[in-house]
Amino acid sequence: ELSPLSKTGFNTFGVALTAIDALDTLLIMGLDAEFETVRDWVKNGNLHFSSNSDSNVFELTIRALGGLMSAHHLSHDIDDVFLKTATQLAAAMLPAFDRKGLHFTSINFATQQGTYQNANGCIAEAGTLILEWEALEHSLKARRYAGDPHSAAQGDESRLPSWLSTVPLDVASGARFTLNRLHTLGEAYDYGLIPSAVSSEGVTAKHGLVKLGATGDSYYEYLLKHWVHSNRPPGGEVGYLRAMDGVFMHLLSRAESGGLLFLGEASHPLGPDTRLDAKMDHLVCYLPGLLSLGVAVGKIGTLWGEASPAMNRDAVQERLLALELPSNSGHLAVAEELMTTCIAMYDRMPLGLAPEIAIFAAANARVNSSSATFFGDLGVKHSDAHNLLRPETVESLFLLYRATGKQIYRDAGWRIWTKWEAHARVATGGYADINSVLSNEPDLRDKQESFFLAETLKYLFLLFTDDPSVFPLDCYVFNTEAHPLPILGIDVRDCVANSMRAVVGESS
Ligand code: DMJ
Repeated sequence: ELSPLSKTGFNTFGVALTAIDALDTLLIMGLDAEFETVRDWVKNGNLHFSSNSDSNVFELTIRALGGLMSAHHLSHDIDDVFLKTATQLAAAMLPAFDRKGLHFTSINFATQQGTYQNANGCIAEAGTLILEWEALEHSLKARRYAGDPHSAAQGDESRLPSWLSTVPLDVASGARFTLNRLHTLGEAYDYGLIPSAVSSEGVTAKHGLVKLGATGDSYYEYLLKHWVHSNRPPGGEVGYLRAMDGVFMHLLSRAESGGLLFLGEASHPLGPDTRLDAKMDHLVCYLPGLLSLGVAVGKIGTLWGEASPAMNRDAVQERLLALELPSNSGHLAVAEELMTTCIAMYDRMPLGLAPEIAIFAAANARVNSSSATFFGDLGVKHSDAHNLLRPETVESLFLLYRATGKQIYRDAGWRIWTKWEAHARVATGGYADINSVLSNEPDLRDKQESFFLAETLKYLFLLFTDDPSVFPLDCYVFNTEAHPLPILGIDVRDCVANSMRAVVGESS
């Protein structure tokens, strides 16, 4: 990853992370020469998975495996450069799944040893592996069975490249095992809302907070996206809908009357006496987009309580009233209001960019506001005032623009972009994290995370295209690192063509 101020870099996991994470962004933006440079570098055998240090399995999966799989699909990969490299990466990571509890959170490529890094793991890491591993498994089967992963006829084995047999055919089985352990654990919790810290061995949840910010976020994201990626098998949406019902009943709150709607963090057990912390990570700003994806693609979420028999209409109406939401609110209404809050996290700051964490002035929730500066009902602690060029808000703006066509979402995206241009751009190259959005004179950190190219710039770019052939959301699903993956079991070219026909039909 880039250190833009010192014009150096640091070798995260030893896998050329920025280049691999950015491959599909280069393709999408038409930066063909830069793409070819990276592709040739990979093709010439420069990318090795041999680092003798602990590398995070979740980050490797979402950034490197996801990036390689997306590049494989978008570039057509006729000589298998990316599929082969993804297979080599998977082979090097497989020992991380060699256990009976959750996966090992780290892998040392040199020793091929998995380790569990902290006493507690988290549901976001364990629950966010499945799309990428199943994408690889599906493509390997397709490659082996000449496009038909269900065929028993294997053709002439001797003509298949040897790298195909370096991983088992069910290469995603470890990721599936981990996910099933989590889902089983979820059954013990109301609405399947698991406190985000989990132990490695017995997979029993530790005491902790139910949250959709750091350590919880993408577990909930993949409840929906795994269903979408798997081509929406009947009933597969229930886990996601139940979780969202629980989120609406227990985590949603409104800052003072008429103020911003936000998502707090709840201590377990959930119930009438649940204590809610009025604190929302910028990471939670992926949720408006996720909710709108469920509505637009999954055709779910028109009502609250669809999947939770225990939630009767009276309880829902009472809750909607308490939250000052219209009585017919479904997921999209919540998405749009949360989007307003995420936009306010940018617009209200002196720098026009969001802090890492916001707090809210809310009568019915706890808030620790020592050392915080308030801008109306939204506050920022000085220790949480940094901006890491994160993607979640622009991701949701892209998805909500797709779902509603409202210009306000493009306008907000443009404002955010101009602020990064003004404050984070480094004249000699790159963009840098910002120490505090509370100061009018930004102080920059010597770091540009790989997700800035992989996600933030990609979503901003996609927010401004109306071309119906560009990633119709019923043909592709974006992994949590913004790598588009074709939905499994469809012919993606037919799907895109049908989508385009539908859009032309609508407008003629
Ligand atoms: C990204 O690596 C992914 O979006 C992840 O799910 C959350 N954190 C970063 C971006 O903020």
